[in-house]
Amino acid sequence: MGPLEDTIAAVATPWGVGGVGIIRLSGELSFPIADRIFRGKTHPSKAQSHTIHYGWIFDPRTGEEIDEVLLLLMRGPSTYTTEDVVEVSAHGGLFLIKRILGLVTELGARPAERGEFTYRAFMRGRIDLSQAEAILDLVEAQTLGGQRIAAQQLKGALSSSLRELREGLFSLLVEVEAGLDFPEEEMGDSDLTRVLSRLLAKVDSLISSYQKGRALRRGIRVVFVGKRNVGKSTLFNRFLGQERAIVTPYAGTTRDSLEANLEREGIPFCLVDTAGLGKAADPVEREAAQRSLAELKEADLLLFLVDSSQVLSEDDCRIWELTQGRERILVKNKIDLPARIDLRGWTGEAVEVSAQKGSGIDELWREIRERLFDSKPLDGSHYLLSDLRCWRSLQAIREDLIRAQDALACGLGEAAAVSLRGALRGLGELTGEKVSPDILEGIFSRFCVGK
Ligand SMILES: Nc1nc2c(ncn2[C@@H]2O[C@H](COP(=O)(O)OP(=O)(O)OP(=O)(O)O)[C@@H](O)[C@H]2O)c(=O)[nH]1
Ligand SMILES: [Mg+2]
Repeated sequence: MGPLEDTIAAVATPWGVGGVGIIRLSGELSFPIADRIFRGKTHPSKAQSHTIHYGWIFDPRTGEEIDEVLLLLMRGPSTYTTEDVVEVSAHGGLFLIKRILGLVTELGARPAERGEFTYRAFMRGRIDLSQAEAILDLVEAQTLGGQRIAAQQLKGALSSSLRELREGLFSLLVEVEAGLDFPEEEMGDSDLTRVLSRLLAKVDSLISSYQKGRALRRGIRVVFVGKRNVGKSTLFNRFLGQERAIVTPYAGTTRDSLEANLEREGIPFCLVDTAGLGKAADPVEREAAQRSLAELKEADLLLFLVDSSQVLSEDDCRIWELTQGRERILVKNKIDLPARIDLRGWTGEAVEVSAQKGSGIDELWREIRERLFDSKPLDGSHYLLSDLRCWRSLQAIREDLIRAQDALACGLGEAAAVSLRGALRGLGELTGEKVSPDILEGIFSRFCVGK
């Protein structure tokens, strides 16, 4: 990014023809430049802040009137960047917009880089890094769920959680260091350990929200697995409400994995139907099984189907073993037929459905939601950590805290202090207080010009 002292300008609406086109200026020269190119009832620099003015943009060299506009005048610090901001709402023609942008740059503004307006809001301390990222998430949100998390994060839900964590860590560090200097006044080691475990629990809950946050943004990958002919494709079609996958009474119908996107209650899902697993009789079946196994690894959640009208087979048991330790829901299909299945010692509840008749589907959806979101509704009253960068930093902080815990347990106050300082540094990176330029570069280059 260029120097913060520059006045920057950019087209804030998409390049092309639109209802309006907005040119945004931020920095010291915003008002002086507006004075030179705007002709209306009021002189911009004499106008009150946060007001809108009707008039014309003209070329100051020739006096030629270029476009009829509305001018939005906002003086810092109550602006997006905290600097003086002027926005020109012009008629949305591409040529016109370019010409006005050309004028303001000739008068001393510099074309803004990607995300530079938001970068200034960050550099000037109006928002922290997690809020800057939330703005990006809001703009990119594809679903209600994703948009709600981003809005929470922008309002500062994550920032305040991180701030609490920081304060907790800081006072703990003070205690530990005081213990080093004045061993007799030390807060009991057990007290320190208790405080530390509480902080660790906080970090853990932030980390565990990452998976959910990511899922909400990118879609939760739900993979249908099971041996051949248990009704995976029928259930897949039932979820989608359309005959997407081929269903036949013959075992081995599905060969390729099939993907379909579906949004439910604001949560995006990517459903994946796979070929049935079992002994492969030919190269096609072998390849099909390979693909199913690959899909299994990528899943956020597995729906493991068995046919309740059949006794369990070796294949069922093999898949049961194979999916051990994975997030999975056991689905007993074909309950419209006489039951012959005996789940033996298989632990956990099974959801009973008839994919063909459509019974049990709502219960299955409820189970999916409970499994993924601990049955908490996504009403925006809590936020989720959705960024990989945050997640990595939190992992590092967690390791520091565990090291501090071990050190305290061994009575090594000095070592504990070192680890706590490490954790505090990590938190600083997370909120952007101490962050390397290339990380900043990486974040803001994902924005568009004018944002
Ligand atoms: N009675 C009954 N039949 C079902 C049910 N679900 C599926 N079927 C039937 O079972 C057969 C196999 O269904 P599919 O959906 O193709 O099974 P699949 O698991 O995708 O099979 P592969 O693609 O071969 O692995 C078809 O004849 C379906 O009509 C059900 O709930 N009840
Ligand atoms: Mg199938």
